[in-house]
Amino acid sequence: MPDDFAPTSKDKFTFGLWTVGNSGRDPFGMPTRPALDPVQIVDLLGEVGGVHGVNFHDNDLIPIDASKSEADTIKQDFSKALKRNKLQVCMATTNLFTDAVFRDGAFTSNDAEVRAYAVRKTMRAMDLGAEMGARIYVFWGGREGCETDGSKDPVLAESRFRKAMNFLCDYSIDRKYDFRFALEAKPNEPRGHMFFPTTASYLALIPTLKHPEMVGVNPEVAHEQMAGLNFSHAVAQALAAEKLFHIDLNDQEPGRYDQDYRFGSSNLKAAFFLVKLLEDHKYDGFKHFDAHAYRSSDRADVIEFARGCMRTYVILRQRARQWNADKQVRTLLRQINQDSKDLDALWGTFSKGHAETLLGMQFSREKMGGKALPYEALDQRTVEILMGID
Ligand code: XLS
Ligand code: MG
Ligand code: MG
Repeated sequence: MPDDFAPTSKDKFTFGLWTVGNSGRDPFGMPTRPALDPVQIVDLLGEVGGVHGVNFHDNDLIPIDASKSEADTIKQDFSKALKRNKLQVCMATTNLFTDAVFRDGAFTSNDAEVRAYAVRKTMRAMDLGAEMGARIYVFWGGREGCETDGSKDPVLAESRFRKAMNFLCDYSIDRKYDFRFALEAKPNEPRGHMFFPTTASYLALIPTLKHPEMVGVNPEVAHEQMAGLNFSHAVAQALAAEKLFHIDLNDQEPGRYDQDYRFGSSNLKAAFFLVKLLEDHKYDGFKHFDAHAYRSSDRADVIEFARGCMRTYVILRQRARQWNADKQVRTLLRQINQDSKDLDALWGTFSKGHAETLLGMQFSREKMGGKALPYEALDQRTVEILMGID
């Protein structure tokens, strides 16, 4: 029987080496799965099927202390594995958070030598990403932040971050890498206080950069949700600004630590409205599942996890189409949206005439306040569509 929900390469679903390669280590426990090298991870993704591409941090692929000849062998083996499994490298990023050198941040570290090293490490990681074919370059400010506000002037920290972005954009232009940068916010991990905690923080930074056209955002479901925020609204703001360059899909119980659950596994209705938003607005970029399997999973279950992420997206996309075409939903939406082009035009552009007309208008608060808004009915229909009721 054909599977209507099987993903294909056209869906542009991607996984990071660190996602399906996650070994189950957490702050309280040792790994529960054997470590996989990049080739084994790419082969696993090939076995999953329907995946478009793979993403990496510089040190997921090449260990931080590898020699040049070791790096060359790793790159050759990795390229062969990509070819064998028909996978592309779609996004690359820098690990600026694992090594102790970054304990006080990278571009915003208080140590000028660490700041210079962080910029240099990123340049080399960009060289690697470009060589492997990536055109999207993500910046998650892993340890950009502080524990005590006495330790850093946050205005100075922001200006240091801006200068690093400006330099790295110029580096990409100079090397003709054609990268688009995607900045990824996270509110409350791993530092006590994080700089740029939300997607909106980066959207406000971008227009102050030297090359704003090259820089957008990479919002992640779990990051906005762990702070109790509505992720779709952050994505909507990025879409409106034409800055949604990349997206990290996963799931998360609000208020908890970084859980990176399988997409759609915790907040199905929120996942549905996210997919609907991306599809309604024809988001055409990569959809990266920045998630990992439960710590209790073995290799076979990791494969189920990866298939589940994609399958849930494809099913929700089908449900979003169903919702848009649903008779009851359409009737409710017609009742809810009381449009008038003339009224909107009155305050759509300012003129003295428009202002005079508006000032002279009669409004009935009683009539407007009494109009029906059947949002309960709309939400119940949404939930029933999600539960598979036709
Ligand atoms: C961490 C981030 C990270 C970035 C890439 O929480 O999600 O994995 O996506 O460095
Ligand atoms: Mg994350
Ligand atoms: Mg992420």
